[in-house]
Amino acid sequence: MNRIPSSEITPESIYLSRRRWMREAILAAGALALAACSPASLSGEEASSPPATPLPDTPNTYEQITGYNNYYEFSTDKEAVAGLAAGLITSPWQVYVGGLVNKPGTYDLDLLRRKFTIEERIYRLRCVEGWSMVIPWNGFPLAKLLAEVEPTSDAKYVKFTTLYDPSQMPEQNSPFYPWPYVEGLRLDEAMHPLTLLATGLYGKDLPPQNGAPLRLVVPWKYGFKSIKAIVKIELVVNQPTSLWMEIAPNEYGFYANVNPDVPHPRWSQSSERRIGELGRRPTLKFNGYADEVASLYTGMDLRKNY
Ligand SMILES: Nc1nc2c(c(=O)[nH]1)N[C@H]1C(S)=C(S)[C@@H](COP(=O)(O)O)O[C@H]1N2
Ligand SMILES: [Mo]
Repeated sequence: MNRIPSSEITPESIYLSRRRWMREAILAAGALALAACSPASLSGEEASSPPATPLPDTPNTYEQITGYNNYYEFSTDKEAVAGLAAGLITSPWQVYVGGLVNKPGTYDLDLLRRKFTIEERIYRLRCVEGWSMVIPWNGFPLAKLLAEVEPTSDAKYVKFTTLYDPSQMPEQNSPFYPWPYVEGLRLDEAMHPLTLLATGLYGKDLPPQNGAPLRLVVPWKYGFKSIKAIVKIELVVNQPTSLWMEIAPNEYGFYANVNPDVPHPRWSQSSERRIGELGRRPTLKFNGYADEVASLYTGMDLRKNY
């Protein structure tokens, strides 16, 4: 994590003010244009006013992001996850990348961190349950890792699998869930530049409760797609069945794109509670990333493909 030294040694409040302009710009204009800018290159622009937005997206605090988690391998109590996950052994860690590829391989996490430039991406996270946060992730595009292994022309989807270790993840002893946690993306979604493999947040290594040492972040989809503690990434021909599709296919589809117009069978998705705020704010189509990703779904019925 030595590529983000300033934030390591900067108190969070200063870190936030330094990056305020960048944050506003990224959230308003989309992450692509600015995500590669270094903090230094932005320092001269702090005086300029951020774009006017009616509901500013302020990053949640480190305490909020690491103290309120969904991680069913540990608990359904969001505030208990951090304590229960604290002992998870995340180093050494290896991730196997294979399936329909020319160059399958087992990658050590330390190697991945050195191999790819670690970027900062400030993304909204919208849970299907109706709450949301803004999280400054550190990581690298999944596309870079996929390019390394060379998917064959037969590969149509990417399947992700979480560590299965009931001795460390107590709820994996529960027979009510089809462990391990599995998620999937269509290959073009996986290759999209917004799709991130995160290794950190707020410039620090990911803590266990947020999916250490490697988790997916797909900011335009409901949070459950952003699978934690990944040990396997496979290129496959058929659409993978995720854990949530297996449990409740009528409630959780494969695509799970954030969509205020398509209610969950048991609640509306038109608004959300931003952690740390009073009241609710409107939920944005594709979680506010429509300009970047809507074209992936041209011609698809997003009500059927929920
Ligand atoms: N392996 C695994 N990944 C998971 C989950 C889980 O229970 N197990 N929960 C998902 C859900 S529902 C959400 S909203 C996000 C929450 O991520 P966070 O705790 O880092 O905010 O993680 C997702 N990834
Ligand atoms: Mo979620």
